Amino acid sequence: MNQTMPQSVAPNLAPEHQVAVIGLGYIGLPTAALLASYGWSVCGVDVSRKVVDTVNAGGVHIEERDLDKLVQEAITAQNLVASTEVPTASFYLIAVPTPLGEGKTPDISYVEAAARAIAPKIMPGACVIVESTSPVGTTERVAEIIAELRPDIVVPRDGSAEEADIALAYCPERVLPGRIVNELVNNDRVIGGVTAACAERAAVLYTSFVKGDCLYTTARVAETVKLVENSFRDVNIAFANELSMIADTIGVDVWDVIRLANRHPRVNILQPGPGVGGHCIAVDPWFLVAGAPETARLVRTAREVNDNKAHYTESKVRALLDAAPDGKVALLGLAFKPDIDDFRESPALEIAEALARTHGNRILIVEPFTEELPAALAGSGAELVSLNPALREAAIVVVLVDHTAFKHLGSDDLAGKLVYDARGMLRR
Ligand code: SAJ
Repeated sequence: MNQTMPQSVAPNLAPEHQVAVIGLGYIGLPTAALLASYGWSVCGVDVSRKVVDTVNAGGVHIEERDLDKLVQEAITAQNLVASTEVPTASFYLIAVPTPLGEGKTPDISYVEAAARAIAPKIMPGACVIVESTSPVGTTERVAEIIAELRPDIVVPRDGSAEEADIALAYCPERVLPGRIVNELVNNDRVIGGVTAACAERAAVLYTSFVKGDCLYTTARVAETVKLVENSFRDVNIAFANELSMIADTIGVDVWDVIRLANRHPRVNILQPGPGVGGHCIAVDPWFLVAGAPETARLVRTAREVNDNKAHYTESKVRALLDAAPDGKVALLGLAFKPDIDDFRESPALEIAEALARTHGNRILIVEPFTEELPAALAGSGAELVSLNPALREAAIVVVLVDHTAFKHLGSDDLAGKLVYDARGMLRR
């Protein structure tokens, strides 16, 4: 056995306090470190040796408020260890990616792989919890995999009267990037058991650190709730984005329209932007569409409206490039939203890439959350520069992300320039 792969997570602690968190990403790592800070003995498992080594050295590979300190303290206290192999534990928490596969259908292969890795190690009395955003029915699929690989164990089944040897639940994460550590503790949690006994068992883990309410339901309802939360937000942002394009067509200021409409006691329009990014809201609604393709018409259209907003924004910038044919354009921000270093599914990055394909040497990128251009922009001729030189050199300024570092910009800084503000930042 490898030295960093303990058979049990921490032999000096009682086995019932041992948790294996599978996947040390944006959700898994903060959850692992937080559980460790609440006295659990945690083994964080990841397929990446680099991630495992970084965490074992007390470091973090993602930027997230308060996370570095939490991981450092957990490693120092020896309540957290990272490994590339799944140990035997009392609780298994699956927090691996569930990307969009071919034809916008969910790819749950990482969840299935996690279930296969857990199966040989699991002992009667253990509880497996899926946290990854998943299409409805995924928790049942995990049950199937474990049952196939471990015929010696009775796996819980919805509606089965047979007493199960292990527990299985779905408990969606619902934390906001940038506020993950705080929201892990303070948000309400939905705990969906394959059976009621499974939900009760999973609750032992969550009630140990969650200050919000723990709400119990079935695994299928909990899976649906997660998809619905992000679809709700996507549909509402799509309304704001569509409104911004309608406002352009009819020649009114969308920011004024929204500000004033929101003074109605029952109206609360969200903010338009260059599109919707991140690995959640831009992805999860497709999981709902995949489950009911004929009926999920509004959800699908909202996705299309939000995706199209990035193309619309790109065309607005192209018009400015044509209007100032000798000038450079400063693109402010690449991240998918303000004040984070996460570029996943970022519309700002997508727009920058598209523009760089045709006008690379006219593009100045300002992104305080990276020290080098993302691979897709490297070699395109686009340059990463800081804000002041970009403002000096550019004839066109485009706000793609309203990072705090840009919010002081005023009319003096932009005098004489062509400006497109996709976020309404300069109006606030
Ligand atoms: N956005 C707008 N206009 C708005 C609000 C957001 O254009 O008025 C854009 C943002 O710029 C960004 C995208 O939407 O590109 C998503 O940002 P977000 O802050 O709305 O959400 P995420 O993706 O960071 O986190 C969401 C959250 N879900 C909900 O608010 C329903 C979070 O609670 C989830 O845990 C997370 O998805 C997830 O992991 O699923």
